[in-house]
Amino acid sequence: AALLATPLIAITTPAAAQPQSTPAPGLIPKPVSQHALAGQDFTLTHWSMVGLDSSANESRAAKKIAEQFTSQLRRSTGFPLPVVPLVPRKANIKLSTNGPASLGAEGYELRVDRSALSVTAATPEGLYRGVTTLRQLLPAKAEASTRQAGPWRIAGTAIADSPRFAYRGAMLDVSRHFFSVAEVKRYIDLISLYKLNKLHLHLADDQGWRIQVDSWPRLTTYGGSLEVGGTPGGSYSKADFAEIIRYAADHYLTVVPEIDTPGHTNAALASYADLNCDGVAPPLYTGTAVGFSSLCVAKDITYEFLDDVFREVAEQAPGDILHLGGDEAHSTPHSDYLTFVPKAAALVTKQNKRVMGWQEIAETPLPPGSIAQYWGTDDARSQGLARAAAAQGAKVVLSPANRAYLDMKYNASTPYGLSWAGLVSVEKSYSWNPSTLIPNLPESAIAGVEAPLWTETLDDLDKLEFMAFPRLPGIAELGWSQASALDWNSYKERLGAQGSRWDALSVNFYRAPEINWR
Ligand code: TNX
Repeated sequence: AALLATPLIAITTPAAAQPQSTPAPGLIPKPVSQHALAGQDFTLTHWSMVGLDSSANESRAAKKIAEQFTSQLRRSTGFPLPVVPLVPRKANIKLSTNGPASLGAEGYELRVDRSALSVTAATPEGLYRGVTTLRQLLPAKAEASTRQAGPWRIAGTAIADSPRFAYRGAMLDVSRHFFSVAEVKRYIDLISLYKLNKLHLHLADDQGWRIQVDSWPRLTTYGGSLEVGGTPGGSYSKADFAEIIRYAADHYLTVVPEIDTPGHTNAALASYADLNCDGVAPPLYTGTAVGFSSLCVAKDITYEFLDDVFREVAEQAPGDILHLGGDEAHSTPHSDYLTFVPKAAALVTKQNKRVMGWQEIAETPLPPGSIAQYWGTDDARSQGLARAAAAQGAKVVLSPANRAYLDMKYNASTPYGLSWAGLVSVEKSYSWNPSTLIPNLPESAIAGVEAPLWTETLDDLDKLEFMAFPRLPGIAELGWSQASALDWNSYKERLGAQGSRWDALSVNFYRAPEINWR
């Protein structure tokens, strides 16, 4: 008791000698805890060094994270910023993967004070998440591609952080319009700023097949040749796809590949006549209707085809999930759908992958470890499907179309995008809590959230950026931050501060008028 009663000594400094105290910029997603360390600003200088502290088997990964971080900073600051083993004590930026296991796989602690800046995690992944936070603590001009004038001050702060949900994804539809490897990399650059960890690629649909399958080569050579509107399409060779996988992995994103079945399959049906029940290949399709195509559920060749496709896709995507689609099978008789999904799911588990599919798959028995992706609009049918998935032990990823669909127009004058799920303002997309969205869906059944970007109306990167930003960071916050942290007024202020970062990164974001961009 006597010790506890020891008074805290307030150290006062004359006003003139008062150390710098910069207001900390708002972070997205909001960390679990963050405290200001008044008067403890850190300044990055020409003499700053990055020191690594990691075990032998994690040192390559840690070094890569440090190199990624410093290579951008070298460009904007012009400082040399060498990366060294922590042993020379001079390193005043300390990155460690030797933190306690209690931090969790993605958790980290970050401290900025007058003498040093440190990020401590238990894994390279946690270190990467922490460095993402560090990037947001730096002035926005740190993201610039050319040299900027200092000072490079960071407000003193102590942060402890870890995610609420394990699955935090973004989906890109590369089928309706094809996007090159370079464009996908740019999307990865931008989504990884917000601590997402899954990149779901919608690789096959009516309008195009985009991933190489050696055993069925016409899928890409013919089935991938066009896109919506009839312009040339494209596809990823095995080398291209490997490059996407590697780049995603370097940004701590796991690729979830999707081959949509049994509907959304016109590109495959057009490529191989035998896949059709009547043996006649339909023409390639370049419109935007849905629900008109179906694999032939009764034919054996359908499953030989899927076995080959899932094997070759599984070989190309090392993550543990393979998405088989399953949505909007309006041309598949219902009894056929109920026959098809379990057979297709078995071909996925045969590849040692977890089955993921859109919510409709919950109507059929699912293998252990499956994930159903909710895309409802608060309608009772979709909510029932989510509960049915949970009732059979599957997890649910939430992508409510009226909130998380990035292809929905912001308002009636948004120049592209769709509006079938309603107009989705920045506030509407942010203002929901994953654990209360669907009545009676236990939080334990929720794997996380995902923001899909369908591309019927989006044919270039500028349009993707315009639809994803500023809504994507909000979905990322719903996936990462604690329920108690979710607050539109706080979020809106923090979002405004991202504007100057996006300007530095030349992001074509929608300057929603309700946000105070700065
Ligand atoms: C519905 S939601 C679809 C897609 C469309 C999207 C457009 C779902 C699983 N399927 O085929 O591209 O709407 O918003």
